[in-house]
Amino acid sequence: VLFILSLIITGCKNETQEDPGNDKKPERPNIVFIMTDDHAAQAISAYGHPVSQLAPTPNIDRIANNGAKFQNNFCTNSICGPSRAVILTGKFSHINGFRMNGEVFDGSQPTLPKFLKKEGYQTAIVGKWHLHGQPQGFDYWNILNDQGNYYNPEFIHQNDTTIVNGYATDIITDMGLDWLKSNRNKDEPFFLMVHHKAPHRNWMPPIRHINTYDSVTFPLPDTYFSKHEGQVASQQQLQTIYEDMYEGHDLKMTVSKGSDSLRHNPWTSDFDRMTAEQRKAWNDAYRPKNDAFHDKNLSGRELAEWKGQRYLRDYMGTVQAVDEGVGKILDYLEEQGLTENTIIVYTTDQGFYLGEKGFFDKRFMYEESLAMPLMIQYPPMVEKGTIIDALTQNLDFAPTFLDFAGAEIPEAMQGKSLKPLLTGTNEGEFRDAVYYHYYDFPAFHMVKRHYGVRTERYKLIHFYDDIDEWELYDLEKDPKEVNNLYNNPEYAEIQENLHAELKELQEKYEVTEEEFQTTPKEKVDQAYRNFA
Ligand code: SGN
Ligand code: CA
Repeated sequence: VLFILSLIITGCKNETQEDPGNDKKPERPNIVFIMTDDHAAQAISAYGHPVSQLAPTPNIDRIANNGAKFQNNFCTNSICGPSRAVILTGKFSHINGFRMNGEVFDGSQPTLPKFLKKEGYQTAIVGKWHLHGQPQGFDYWNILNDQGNYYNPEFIHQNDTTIVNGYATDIITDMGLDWLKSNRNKDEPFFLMVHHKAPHRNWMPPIRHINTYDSVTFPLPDTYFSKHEGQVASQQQLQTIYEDMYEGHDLKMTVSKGSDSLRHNPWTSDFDRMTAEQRKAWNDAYRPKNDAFHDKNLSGRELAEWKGQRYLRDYMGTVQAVDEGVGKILDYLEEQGLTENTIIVYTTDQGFYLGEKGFFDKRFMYEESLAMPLMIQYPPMVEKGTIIDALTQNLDFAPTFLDFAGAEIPEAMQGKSLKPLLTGTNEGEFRDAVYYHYYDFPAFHMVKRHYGVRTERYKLIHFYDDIDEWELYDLEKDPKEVNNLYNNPEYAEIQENLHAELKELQEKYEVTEEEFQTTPKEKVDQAYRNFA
């Protein structure tokens, strides 16, 4: 017996010695999950896009430098609430039941925070929730009312809704920090979700960044004036910067020179809620810019380009505040000596358009909105500067955190742990294709329902409901997705394989016929009238 026992002990020791990271590895790492709303990869300098080089995000980039940057991370359904529901459950929209914004998330189902609590984690969420109903599974929560506002937003905590004075991004950062500093038991691991509103529409920068990019001319994409040939759904969307943005609400354009009155501004409360002091600083900053615009008397293409610049300058101003907030949280964790046992994540609920194809907003399965920026640092196990090219998804987040926490990954979760990719222990291909399904039609921006498959090189999309259109792209030859190759004889075999792959994924993820419902024509026509 002694001999066997000593063999077992030696065996264990050997195993420990073979794994150099093991003695440093904390049992259950803390997790700080920072997620913004609508942050395009094009606006994160770590991703190298020319737009971001003119408005760098040094603090967000710190996470990529300290750890891993994902280059092919994708959303399963590129819209706010649904992406959040996927992150919480590790299941596709058709399984977790939250397919489109405006639905109510069934909070009684098993979710990531509930599993982590079982493992002894303290759980908290501050900022945007947007799943309606109260968060479940969190020891502490303080959430924005619905979409939230940039200035003096309303927060819901327990049964109270209160206005918190200040700028949303700063308030949410401070709420996260306050919880870390004084609202947790320091002997147990924690899971903190910091969910920003920024850089969501209507892109109102903080006063300190109202003029930051005034003298910067951002490069507009060469598809800015696209006519969407061979792309029927794109021809019929309502999210083109120079056609669909509201000149007052979105672009902060005034009615005439010298005036502070805004042009079309259907939701006045975004501006009306500012204090007199904030409003004065705002008007003092925008008046000269708007007056200079009136002097120019622009029209046609020039006007469209001016709108693109105004949009990007405001958008980047909101991003700057996010970046500063990320810096504050990283600094705090470093000062407290917490970085060695804390997984820090930066991501956003989906990608976004910064003028590609003329668009703002998201929803489409094209690259800009399908892609979800993702970076993760965890020094004891993730090597600095790791680049991950595997096809990953928001579906994988919950399994990943449970895996790092040492918990069992529930079989019902449809994602895969990213831990092997992060720790350099993955063998073989991680995933050969991702599945996508967007449902929110008819709705704001009128992007048709569609589903599809993306492999490393190709993408097949089916737009349905009031149309029936297939699109196929060769991302290697056509990364901007302007050349629809569906039914091109040269791609016949690829097309056939993609159809087979799509079918296989739908079977694997248990997609049933019910998922392809269509809308009565009158309802679609009415919606086009409402949103025009
Ligand atoms: C609001 C926005 C839309 C946006 C949706 C969904 N309009 O309705 O432009 O697509 O939210 O965004 S706004 O003028 O009211 O801001 S999501 O991120 O919540 O999905
Ligand atoms: Ca969003």
